[in-house]
Amino acid sequence: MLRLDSADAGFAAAFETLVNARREADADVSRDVSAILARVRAEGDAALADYTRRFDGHDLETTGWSVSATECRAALDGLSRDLRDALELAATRIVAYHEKQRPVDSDSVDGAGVRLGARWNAVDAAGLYVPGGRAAYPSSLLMNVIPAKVAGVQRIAMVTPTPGGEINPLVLAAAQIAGIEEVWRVGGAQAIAGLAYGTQRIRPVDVIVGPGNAWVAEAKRQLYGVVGIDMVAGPSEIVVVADGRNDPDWIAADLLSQAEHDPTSQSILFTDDARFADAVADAVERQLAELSTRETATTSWNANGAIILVPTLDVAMPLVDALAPEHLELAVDDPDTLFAAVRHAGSVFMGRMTPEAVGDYVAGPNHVLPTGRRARFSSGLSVLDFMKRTSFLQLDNGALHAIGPAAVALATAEGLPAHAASVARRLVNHHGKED
Ligand code: HSO
Ligand code: ZN
Repeated sequence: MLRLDSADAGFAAAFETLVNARREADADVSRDVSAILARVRAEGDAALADYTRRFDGHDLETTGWSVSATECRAALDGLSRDLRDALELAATRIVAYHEKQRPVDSDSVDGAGVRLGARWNAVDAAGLYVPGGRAAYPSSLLMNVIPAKVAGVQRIAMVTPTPGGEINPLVLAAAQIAGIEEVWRVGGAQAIAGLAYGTQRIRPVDVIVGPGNAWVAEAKRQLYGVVGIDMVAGPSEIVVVADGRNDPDWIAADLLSQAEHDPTSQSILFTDDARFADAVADAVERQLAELSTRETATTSWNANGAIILVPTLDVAMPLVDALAPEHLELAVDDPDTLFAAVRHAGSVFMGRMTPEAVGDYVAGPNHVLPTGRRARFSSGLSVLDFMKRTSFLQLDNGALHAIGPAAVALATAEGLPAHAASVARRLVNHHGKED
């Protein structure tokens, strides 16, 4: 863990190094991935079956290509009451939050008499990648599917690797709650290719979302343009801005909640109280010893964690903006004052009773958020990621006469006479004479 004091001479340089540190390992898988994509495109299901045999160790003809509705229902029925209630509460709250994101169409007539507007439509089909193994989170499934459902996407196709044919029942239960009716037992870059190009069995989709390993991320990157994608997600991050009037154990737990995601995750505390900084550092060490995820969390905290002392908390805010963190906690009595200074953050958790983890699960906003400083230019997953806008315009004779001549002038200047004529031919009265 890095300790910095903004009053120190070398602070600016040390902070810049922290901001620019690259935590994402770029495994160079681009050539392997393009070979996989090309083969799935050419051979379809045969390629999927072959890769699944090689990488996931099962034969799709034996295990079945897809998971049946009965299996999904059974997974949900098999959950404890508490867990089912928790998933249902999460789903209800995520739906309610995302319903407010539905965009409004526009349709109006401007001063020149031109009718102008825009109409939003959902994509026809979305593909959802759900990783296998430890990172298969039912909460992430809900966060990815619900915006698509709220957008009005008619078909959602989920793909997930099932090594040895096994599939996480919690994920299936979440899929059932989210109303997913199509679940394919394929994973990796080959699954992304199957969704984008379509195969004999899998119909192509228009947008692909969901987290995955380096191969999945690279496949999405390469197929962007064939389909839409959500974003390329990196390791999780949290920045906490806290005064000395917090319980150090609470703040330590908040820092560790993201450190336990991945050895490359990052947790950073800004505080204006040196004694509190020490207390949090001690609390982190104590809590690490107790965590079942301590191996991951310790690596993350030791390699990427930081505690930064500032004279007052408002001094921290431009530094926070430079980090453009995925998650930002403002653990103070009056978070709004600090929040007013925030321009770049994926999601902000305001006040002492709003731990980031409550947002990971049940609060409502999406937990798929920009990482690696991408909050400078992008936002969390939303209903809009599954929709697109069609603009429309309508002119009458008067409106075309009002603005058409300028179009003729520009078309002529661009050396495009057919464009000019297409407008100019209409700039005549109804008897075919120039006005
Ligand atoms: N914090 C993660 C999401 C997550 N946490 C899923 C728990 N489960 C994304 O930033
Ligand atoms: Zn989390």
